[in-house]
Amino acid sequence: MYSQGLIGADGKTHEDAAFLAAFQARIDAEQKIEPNDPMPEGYRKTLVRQISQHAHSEIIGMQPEGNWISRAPTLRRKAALLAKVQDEGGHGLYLYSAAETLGVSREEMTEQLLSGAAKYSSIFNYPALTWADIGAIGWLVDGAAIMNQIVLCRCSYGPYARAMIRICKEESFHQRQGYEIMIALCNGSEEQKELAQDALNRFWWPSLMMFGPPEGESVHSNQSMIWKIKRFSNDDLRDKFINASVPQAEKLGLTIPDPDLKWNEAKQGYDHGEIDWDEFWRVVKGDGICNRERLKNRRRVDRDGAWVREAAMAHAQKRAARTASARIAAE
Ligand code: FAQ
Repeated sequence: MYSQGLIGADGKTHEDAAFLAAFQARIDAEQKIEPNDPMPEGYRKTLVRQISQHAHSEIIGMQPEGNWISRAPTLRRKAALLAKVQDEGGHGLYLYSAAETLGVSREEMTEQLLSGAAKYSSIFNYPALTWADIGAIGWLVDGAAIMNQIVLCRCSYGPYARAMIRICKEESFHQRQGYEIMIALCNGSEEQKELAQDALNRFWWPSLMMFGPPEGESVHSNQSMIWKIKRFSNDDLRDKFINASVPQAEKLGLTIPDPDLKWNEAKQGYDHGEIDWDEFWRVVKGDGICNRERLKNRRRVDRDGAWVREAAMAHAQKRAARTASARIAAE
């Protein structure tokens, strides 16, 4: 999609006040920054950090649902879930490509993920224990992802913003398929409705944590908003998600597991209970229920797929050699 050779900042950019002011003026004028444009090194690094974490999340995020493809209750559900999980893999690839335009290689990013040095979204360290979890993941996890990513379609960095447009279209199909699973379960037997409630109970709080730490603890938010990488604070997006999800839960006849959730007339939105930020940081730092299993699986898949990468490289080299000798013969 993008060539790895396109590197905006070369590390030699002289970032004096005039350079930074000219860059900020472009951002303020809503001009997209493209890979070959000069950019402050901090802007480039912030994007590499966020886009690569985002790509890793998509790739690791295939695991909780991938685990249910062979156990989907009907052929239709299986086909939809298979397509969804494939989409997530595709999102990872667009995002790695967008990050590559900033001068980091796919190999470096993969190495950072496999070594455990890179972060990915906390949500994917929770297990999908029942079929209802697949409904809750689509409804809540994809729902939270869309809430965060719709705004990223307006991110100041062109390749990231453009990748997000397609990703968001696919995420909205994912959200619908999840919610539709929840509708079916909630219209089913008592046991099915209980499964749906149990999935909501386990996925609600981790979904709220997806938006990141609150104001004051979000170290990157201020600068990212100035650079228009982010457009809203983590808390604002979390609130929008809660306001959208509560009526959806009511329609399903399910109860949000937060006794402190209350409509606030003055702010025209919901107040919510305290989020367990200790749990969030524990999971982010590698001590969630599934962190070890997720990385172990990823490393195994990387090892198992090594022969495919080697074969593809050998094939590409042979083709290049054949093309070169045909050119020489024709001259
Ligand atoms: N998990 O200063 P902030 C999906 C880290 S895709 C883990 O607020 P920032 C699709 C953060 O990286 C889901 N770490 O950071 C799907 C930073 O660490 P660092 C992923 C987290 O960047 C659905 C530190 O905490 N979406 O779900 C988390 O300004 C279903 C301080 O935080 C994206 O990546 C977390 N939840 O804001 C796939 C969207 N939150 O780098 C399969 C793009 C924060 O200093 C199935 N990313 N941290 O070491 C973003 O919008 C932002 O990066 C935020 C964090 C909002 C996630």
